[in-house]
Amino acid sequence: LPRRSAPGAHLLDGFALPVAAGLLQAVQAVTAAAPFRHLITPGGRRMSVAMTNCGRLGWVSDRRGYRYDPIDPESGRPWPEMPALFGDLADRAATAAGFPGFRPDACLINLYTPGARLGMHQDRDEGDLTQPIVSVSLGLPAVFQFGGPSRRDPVTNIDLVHGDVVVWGGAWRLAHHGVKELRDGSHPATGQRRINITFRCAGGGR
Ligand code: MD5
Ligand code: FE
Repeated sequence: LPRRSAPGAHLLDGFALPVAAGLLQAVQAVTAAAPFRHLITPGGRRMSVAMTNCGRLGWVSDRRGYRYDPIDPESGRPWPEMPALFGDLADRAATAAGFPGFRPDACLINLYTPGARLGMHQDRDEGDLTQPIVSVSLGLPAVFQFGGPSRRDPVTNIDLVHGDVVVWGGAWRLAHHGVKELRDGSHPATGQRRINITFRCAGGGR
């Protein structure tokens, strides 16, 4: 697949490779306090991607809707702190893509096992849409589907592999996107899993 053909997305090939092992170790620490779980959509479906969060705000979904919440509904406690390595990587990647001073307050961690997928959607629950989203891919490769601000815009497939970082900002912040069903496989760093870490400014400057 072409890997650099998406307009509006800044693909930083292998940007996270030097810190990949540290990131995975930090994910372990976060999930010890806030385990991965399959959230329920407002429509009542169990998501095939398992999720957890760290940072001040976490993205959650249940029968009532989607929202950012400072409390993990599973534990009743605040989400684990964002590891320093996470914030540092997110800021360096955003700066490299032309968005200096990125200070995310929300970090969503997605776990894909073979068969898991994320349908086409927009990310618009965040309080500050002027800030980009930084996304880090670890482990098994995935086919990322990248559309446009309109649901009818053409969709480009992008292969995302271990260590890739993508920065989505500006007009493309509200592009439709999804992840195709994860194919079977094994990766030396993660086994039969793909882990995606996304950094967002969800609190609207508070
Ligand atoms: C993933 N996660 O690979 C993706 C990567 C999610 C989600 O989509 O919502 O958890 S984040 C990719 C992203 C975020 C915001 C905007 C755009 C892509 N985009 O404009 O294409 O688990
Ligand atoms: Fe998304």
